[in-house]
This record gives sequence, C-alpha cells and structure tokens, in this order.
Amino acid sequence: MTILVAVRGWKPDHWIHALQEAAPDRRIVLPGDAFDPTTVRYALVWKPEPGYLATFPNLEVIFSLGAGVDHLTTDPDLPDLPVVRIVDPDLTGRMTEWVVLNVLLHHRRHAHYAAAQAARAWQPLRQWAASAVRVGIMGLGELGRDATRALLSLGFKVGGWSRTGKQVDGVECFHGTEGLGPFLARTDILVSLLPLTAETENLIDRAVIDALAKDGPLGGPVILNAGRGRSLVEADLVDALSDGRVKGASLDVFASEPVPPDSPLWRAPNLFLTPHVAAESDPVALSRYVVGEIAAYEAGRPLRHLVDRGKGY
Ligand code: NDP
Ligand code: OXD
Repeated sequence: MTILVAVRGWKPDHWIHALQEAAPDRRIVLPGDAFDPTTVRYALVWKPEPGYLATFPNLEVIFSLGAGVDHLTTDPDLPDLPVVRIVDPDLTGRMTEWVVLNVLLHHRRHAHYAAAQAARAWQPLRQWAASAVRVGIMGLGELGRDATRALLSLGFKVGGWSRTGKQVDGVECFHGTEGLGPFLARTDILVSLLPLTAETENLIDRAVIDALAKDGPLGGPVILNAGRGRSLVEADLVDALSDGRVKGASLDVFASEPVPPDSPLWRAPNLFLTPHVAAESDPVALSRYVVGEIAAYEAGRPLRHLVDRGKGY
C-alpha cells in the first residue's frame, strides 16, 4: 500500500529518501506523481492544500509532520480520521535547545554585549544568578515539560501554565483562566509553547504583558514565543518593547510567515528573531518515528499521540 507525502513549503526529496530508507517495501508518492488515489492508506503532511486529503477514499491515518496541527485543523474538509502528531525526542530536544538558548541570551544580557562589542566598548553589567530569575512556561505538554527540566537543571525558578491541572516535579504549576493571573505575576521570562486554538489565539496581548512581574532582576519582563505566532498580539509586544514595559523578546513564530519586510518586528529593540526553526522536523528521525507508528498500528496496537479534534491539539 502507498504512503503519500504532501509537504507545502518544504523540499520533499529528503522526506522521500528518508522514508524509503525506513520503509523499503512501501510505495512513497508525492502529490504530482502518477498513482491511484485508492491505494493511499497513510498521508504524511505539512500544510496540505485544504480539501486535498478528502480526495483519498481509503486513507486510514493522517500524520502531521509537525508537533503543531493547526495546519490541519483549519481545513474544513479534513476527513474524520485519526490524526497523529509528532512526539519524538529529536524534535523535543531541538525545542529545548531554542528555549535554553533564548532564556540565556536575555538572562546573560547578550544584546547589550553584542552592541558593546560592535562599539569596542568594555561594559560589564551586574549578573544575577539563575536562581534569582523566574521563568514561566505556557504549555506544559511534550515540549513545555522538557524545557522545564532543562531550565530547572540550570537553576532557574520554573513555573508552568496549562489548560488542565498538572504536577511537575520542581515546577510551580498553574492552570486555566483562574491560574493565569498568579502565573504571570510570578514570571520574569515568559515562554509560550502553546498550540494555536480558538482559546490561545491572541492570548498574549497588552493585558497579559502588563500582568507579568515587574520586580524581577532583569528590570522588567522578557517574552519568548516558539508556539504559534497568532497566540501573540505582535503590535502589543512591539509597543511594550518600544516603551520599555518589556525588556526583551525572542520570537520564532509569527502571525504571518515569512515576516513581511516592512514589519516593525525587524527593528524592535532587544528582539531576537528566528525564522520558525526552533524545532525543525528532521526527515530521518521523523520518518523512523512514523514508520514505527505505522508498523505498530498494523500489528493491532492503538495509535499514539492522537490529536483531539475537539480541543484542537
Ligand atoms: P502538547 O499538545 O503536548 O502540549 C500543549 C500544552 O498546551 C498542554 O500543556 C496544554 O494543556 C496547553 N494548552 C493548550 N491550550 C491551552 C489553553 N487554552 N490554556 C492553557 N494551556 C493550554 O504540544 P507540544 O508541547 O508537543 O507542542 C506545543 C506547540 O509547539 C505545538 O502545538 C506547535 O504550535 C509548537 N511547535 C513549534 C515548533 C517550532 O519550531 N517553533 C516546533 C514544534 C511545535 P493541557 O496539558 O492541560 O492539555
Ligand atoms: C511544528 C512546527 O509544529 O515545526 O512541529 O512548528
């Protein structure tokens, strides 16, 4: 039976090659190839054209090639089939690297030292211990929990916020709308690893920004977002960076990608911007993951990491 790979905006060659290596006995096809659509049982997708997946009558499982699934849940014609998302140590580890890197960039005042170096200036600043800084992770899922582990090991005080109640060793946990205020009030560096849903869209707005702790050692709050761009009201962040209510930010995801050349984000003070690369989907690691999940499914085991279509993640 056939596996379809439909990835918009990514080069498919690496995926085809990696999948063929991981599953030599399967036929792997791309949307432009000549094949019989009735033979397709599995689809591996990233941002497929809306309506496209509905054209495969014998499709059984849809694999999102990203951890986020908003690229699928917005398709009004998405077939009513199981959607499996990526939960893999390769992707998780990459995200944790991005979070740690960016927390440290702000904690260790890197923007100041980069500017000082450019001006050939020797300008040491006071450096606080990690244990003096409170990091708050929005989203205590696969990625959020791994990031908390790494930040705790560096000595940061870590809090987390999720939709439902959680217990994570060493982490001050908050949940729901009632938990948001207290979570923000104890947070110096906010890290969003939230999925995009109706509830999280535009969540981080001026009110949320202004509810962050102002008494921390960094002189004001810092905001990191590697979840989804549309969870953050970008204009509110730019305003807060410009008038000093927020001291720094790191963004990997944006309301519009690529970020338009005239976006004020490019010039916002103390903003580190990366082009949605925090946790790239690696074809070799993730092909092995998907092929392993297909083998387990065909052996009669239940599919794992299923998306709850009602919740949207
Ligand atoms: P999970 O589904 O494992 O975790 C999502 C977390 O968000 C859960 O803790 C969930 O709460 C919480 N959450 C969801 N909705 C709300 C809400 N309304 N209020 C409070 N908390 C909420 O996802 P992952 O950790 O695997 O991935 C998170 C996101 O990271 C992805 O959806 C994607 O958007 C983004 N991502 C970005 C990448 C990049 O390169 N920039 C790469 C990979 C992913 P609960 O536990 O209660 O359900
Ligand atoms: C993902 C992403 O969801 O790359 O995996 O954003």
